[in-house]
Amino acid sequence: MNPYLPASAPHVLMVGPLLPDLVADLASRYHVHRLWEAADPAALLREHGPSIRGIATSGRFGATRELISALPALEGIFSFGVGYDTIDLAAAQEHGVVVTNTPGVLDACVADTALALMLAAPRRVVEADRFVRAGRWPNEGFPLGTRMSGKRCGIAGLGNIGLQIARRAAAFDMEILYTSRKPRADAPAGYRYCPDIKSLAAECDFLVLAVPGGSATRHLVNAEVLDALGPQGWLINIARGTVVDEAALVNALQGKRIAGAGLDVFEHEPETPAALHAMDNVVLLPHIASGTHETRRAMADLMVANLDRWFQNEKVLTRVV
Ligand code: 8YV
Repeated sequence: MNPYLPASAPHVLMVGPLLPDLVADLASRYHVHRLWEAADPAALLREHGPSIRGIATSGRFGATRELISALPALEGIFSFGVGYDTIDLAAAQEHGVVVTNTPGVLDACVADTALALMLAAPRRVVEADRFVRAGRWPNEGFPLGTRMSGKRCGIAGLGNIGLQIARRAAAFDMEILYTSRKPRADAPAGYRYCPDIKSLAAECDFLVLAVPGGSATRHLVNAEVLDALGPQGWLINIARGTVVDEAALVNALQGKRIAGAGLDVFEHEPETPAALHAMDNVVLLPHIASGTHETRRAMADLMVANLDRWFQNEKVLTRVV
């Protein structure tokens, strides 16, 4: 609680840690309660729950039905991140609670990360760095990589992020294929639509996942899709770990049934399958696709703007429900 704020300032519950600058912004305007730091979270909710009007959260921490139901004065859930698969939207709607996210501002950096993985994995960039640092260059040859430019890029989910990935891939002379619920009427000429993920996987060299998470896309990429991608195909995931059946992916990599993978997200973050750690044909990132100073600042600003507008009775900028 901030003693310098008027008692009438809204109370906001933080579910998990957010960027220090963002927390400072929030704490300068709102009475902030930190649920994850509480020795007894149930006691915090008993004491402050009745005054809490907002939840400040992120794609990582979300908001459960249990939490939403425990806050009788809750008006809004304000999330840092575009994905809201960890927020119980049905519960929010039942309780008349508004939900906001931070779309748009992160598209470019997430797309940049997809391209970084598309280059790093087949060109063995990370493996080559390890090779040089280990002092092996003077005595050994480094194996050849696989070309990325000019290949076929298959994008699952041609939303704002998918489109930015496509634009970048096209600049690498890649052919663009995509799948989504229906063909995008405004897709640039030459982008080829595939009716489902399996046919997309079969026709591309790089299967790039840019679909939202949640139950509708859970394990969209399974053993069958990986087999369709085949031994020359690369899987790139900047979407959600849940989109891929991770056990099936490990299995396909171990059996050399796909060429390799570039992964920013995992099914059980921050845990990653130990089997992947030993593989040189995979590049593993700790969910950093939007993680630049510029983008995280823009996400924080958008999230705070949504909170401020809501509590000043103005229209929020980026409402989910
Ligand atoms: C964030 C993300 O890192 O926007 C998203 O959906 O996954 C990332 O940009 C995440 O929301 C923070 O937990």
